[in-house]
Amino acid sequence: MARMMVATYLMFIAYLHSSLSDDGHEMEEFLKREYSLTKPYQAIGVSGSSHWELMGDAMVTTDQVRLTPDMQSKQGAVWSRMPCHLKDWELQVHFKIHGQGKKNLNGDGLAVWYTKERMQKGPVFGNKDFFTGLGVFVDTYPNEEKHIEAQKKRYTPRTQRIFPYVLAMVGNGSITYDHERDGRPTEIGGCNAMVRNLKHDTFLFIRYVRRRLTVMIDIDGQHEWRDCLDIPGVRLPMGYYFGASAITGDLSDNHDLISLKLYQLTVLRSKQEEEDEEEVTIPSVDNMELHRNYYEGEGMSGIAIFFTVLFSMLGLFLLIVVGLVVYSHWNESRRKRFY
Ligand SMILES: [Ca+2]
Repeated sequence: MARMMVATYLMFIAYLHSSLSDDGHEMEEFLKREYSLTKPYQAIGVSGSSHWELMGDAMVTTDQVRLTPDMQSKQGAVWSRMPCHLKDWELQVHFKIHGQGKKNLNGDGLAVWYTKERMQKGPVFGNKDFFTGLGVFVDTYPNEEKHIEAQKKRYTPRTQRIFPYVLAMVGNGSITYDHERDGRPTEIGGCNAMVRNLKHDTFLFIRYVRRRLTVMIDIDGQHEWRDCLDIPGVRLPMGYYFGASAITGDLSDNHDLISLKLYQLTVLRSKQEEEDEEEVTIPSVDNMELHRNYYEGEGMSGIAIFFTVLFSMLGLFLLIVVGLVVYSHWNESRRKRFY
């Protein structure tokens, strides 16, 4: 009887988790415990048999994995020990960022990783720069805006954004994360997300299916996923490591990880699709330069603006001429009617 109930329950869970992908293909999700990090965090330990490893200032308590405390110049991380060989997956990140700092006097944020490298300290939210793989950042401090303010420049960034900002970057081992510009030159997509000092739970959702990267956020306490970015043609090799890291500088915050849940997604592929998906060895994004020239990459270039103005004026001129011609014809025919 008990066994039957368990079976029914499992079927119910499977039913709950089976969903339709954006392109209408049915998918099934299975929680992969060996790649997940949940309370009571028994998977973390000093022994070699544990699934997760802590680094730097990261600490485990009963309620969370604290990547950094609300103190200056800290960095910490937690990394999976096992490379992940799943083709399609979904990572649900339950996190909490909170601290004493008032608006924009806090920093710097946390990152979730799927990379070739692991356990290396560095400037990118506590992880190494020139990483290989995917990074999804919750950036809580507007470095670029503050830098411009400090310089008293009358220049505003082409894309002014509200922080905290969620941003995704794909690295191939030879591109740098530009901290001073909040990663704008290497951004493949992003959205703003007011995630600090909230009473309710906040989640980040990273889905990788058929080389489509989707990031969603659930931060309003409504149990609703909001789209953040959705990019097709993201090529990520298999066998990379999941991890999370955070960093504080002059400004700080508690960067807490409550859970990481990795689901395997079972996606049916046709034979043709299987054949088309050749092995990926270096991360890349189709039809996208991973590093853009910052000032030309965003908005219109000077030449584009010049031609837009020129053609608009030519168009307006043409309209006026046509208008005048029509008006004079109309006037003439009216005069003819009177005489
Ligand atoms: Ca920043």
